[in-house]
Amino acid sequence: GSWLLGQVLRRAYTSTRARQAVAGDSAPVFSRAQVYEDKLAIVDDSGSHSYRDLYGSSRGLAGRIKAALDCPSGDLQGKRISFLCANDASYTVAQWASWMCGGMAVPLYRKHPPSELEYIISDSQSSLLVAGHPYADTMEPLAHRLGLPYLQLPPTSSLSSLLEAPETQPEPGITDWAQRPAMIIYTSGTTGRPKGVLHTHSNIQAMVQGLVSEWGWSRDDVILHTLPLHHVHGIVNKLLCPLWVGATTVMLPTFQPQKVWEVLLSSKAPMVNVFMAVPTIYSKLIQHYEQHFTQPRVQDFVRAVCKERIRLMVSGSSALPQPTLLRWEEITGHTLLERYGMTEIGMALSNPLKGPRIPGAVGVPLPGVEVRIVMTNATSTTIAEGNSRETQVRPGLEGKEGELMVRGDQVFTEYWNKPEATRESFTEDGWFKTGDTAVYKDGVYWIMGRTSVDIIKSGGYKISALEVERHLLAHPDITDVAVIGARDATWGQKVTAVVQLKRGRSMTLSELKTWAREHMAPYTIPTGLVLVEEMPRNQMGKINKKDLLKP
Ligand code: MCA
Ligand code: AMP
Repeated sequence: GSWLLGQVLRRAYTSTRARQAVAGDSAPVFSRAQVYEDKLAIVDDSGSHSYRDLYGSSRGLAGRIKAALDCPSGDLQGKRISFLCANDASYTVAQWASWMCGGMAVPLYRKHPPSELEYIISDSQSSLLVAGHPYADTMEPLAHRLGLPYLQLPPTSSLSSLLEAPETQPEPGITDWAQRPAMIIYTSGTTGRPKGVLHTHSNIQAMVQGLVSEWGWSRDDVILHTLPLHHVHGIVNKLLCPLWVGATTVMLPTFQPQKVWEVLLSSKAPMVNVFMAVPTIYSKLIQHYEQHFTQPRVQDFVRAVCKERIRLMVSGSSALPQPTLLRWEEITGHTLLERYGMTEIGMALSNPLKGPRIPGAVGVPLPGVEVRIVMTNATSTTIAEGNSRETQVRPGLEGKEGELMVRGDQVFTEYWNKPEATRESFTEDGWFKTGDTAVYKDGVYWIMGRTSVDIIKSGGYKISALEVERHLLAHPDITDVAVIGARDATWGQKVTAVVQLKRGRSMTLSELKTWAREHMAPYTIPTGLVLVEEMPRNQMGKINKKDLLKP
């Protein structure tokens, strides 16, 4: 009796809420879960999770969060919740639960050493820590040290133990979703420690809506997810977009080329039809193919499956090398759709879903995005300005390079607690300065590189050379260091340390790596070491990194 009544109430409630949610421009992503009910949302190592499962478990966790923070009103008013979860359904449950109680989600990354995790938790002034089941050993001591309340999730296979039957008043009556802060993502800059990039629910909505319409997302899509979940690429493009439209996400815990090929080629339902990755991943998939798929019969099979079943393959986060694009085309019959984005702005420029994709170019602005290319000299003359429909170029400045600037609803709100940095990153008339050099030519935009050599892109990760130098200078044998990004076909750039040692000391790369593992995220650890007698400095005492980069 009561079960049936519950079902009836739930359905009545669901349909009203769903209408409200869909109508609201800035409704948080979880609100759509009620529309999709038993549709398959996430498939991971633990099994299958429907939208209803995710919603119910998130509600249950939200209840526990409110209790742990002693918040009977149920509105956490933007309090930060740092969580460390595996790449599976538990991540979405932690994220949605933080949102349901009006808080902000601060995703942590499992490969960060405790010192980095502590930095993010402290800098974001988080009020509570949530640990996915495998990460209790990392998070519990941190919570203890920082004096923060702590919740541990059950194994992902039993997330339903969190389940709470929806009542008539699920969220605490929050209506101001649009301006409500939703998420802080940490990103490296040219100066200082990583900064927290704050996105509101409406920033996220704008990012999701642009991609959903431009890349033709639908509930029939099945995407394979293999990216880390502490950056926009993995969080928004590959998880929130499918969750918003009611599609299915197949999540792998880590990137392994063999496993990715297996899932892409598998004829077991749900069959993948969308894939997105950074260029390094495509390069590693190609390397695996060359080594293992040597028989023509297998190669024909790979091409046929990819061509027939997959509707979209996207590359981004760093420049896609032409040899990778061409080889991928030969292997799979797909011309990768290259797009350009950044933590602060989501996706800004994209090649078309339909129509010619120009190798090396990043297309035109997505709907709702405005871009400008501006001279970096004192005149700050605008070279080109455009939106998704058209771009105007200042006569006489055709094909000139300048800094790319972006404006639009998807652009972040602020660097957390850093008003000065926020101010400096925008022009007075509200354009965000990306620090990327771009050109508008042949009707499309091209990214030429960074304005600063101190930003390195390796494996799709943005790394601050100065941050790496700061870490390495703490090494007892190092007196001076310059970190540069050496060009590399697979990684884009490789973090290379030019090091001057104290007199009489020696160091191998493997010794340096072993030392660094305790202090630094693995993808920031140098993979090249050059020892010098004396650091080459100019008369001003500055190291000319451009000279160091010359072969
Ligand atoms: C790892 N290795 C490296 C690097 N990382 N070598 C050189 N450079 C590196 N950056 C070495 C390791 O030392 C190890 O060597 C071997 O490679 C395997 O390491 P592992 O950690 O297992 O690597 P992996 O798991 O294969 O990682 C490669 C990866 C990963 C999957 C490409 O880097 C990745 O997930 N990148 C994606 C980053 C991302 O999502 N970026 C989005 C941010 P040994 O075997 O000798 O020990 S940009 C963004 O969000 C904006 C909005 C945008 O536009 O998208
Ligand atoms: P992140 O700050 O980690 O989000 O990285 C953003 C940066 O990645 C941008 O500022 C660009 O430098 C780079 N990037 C992203 N997509 C592309 C692309 N398609 N081509 C070249 N660079 C890219």
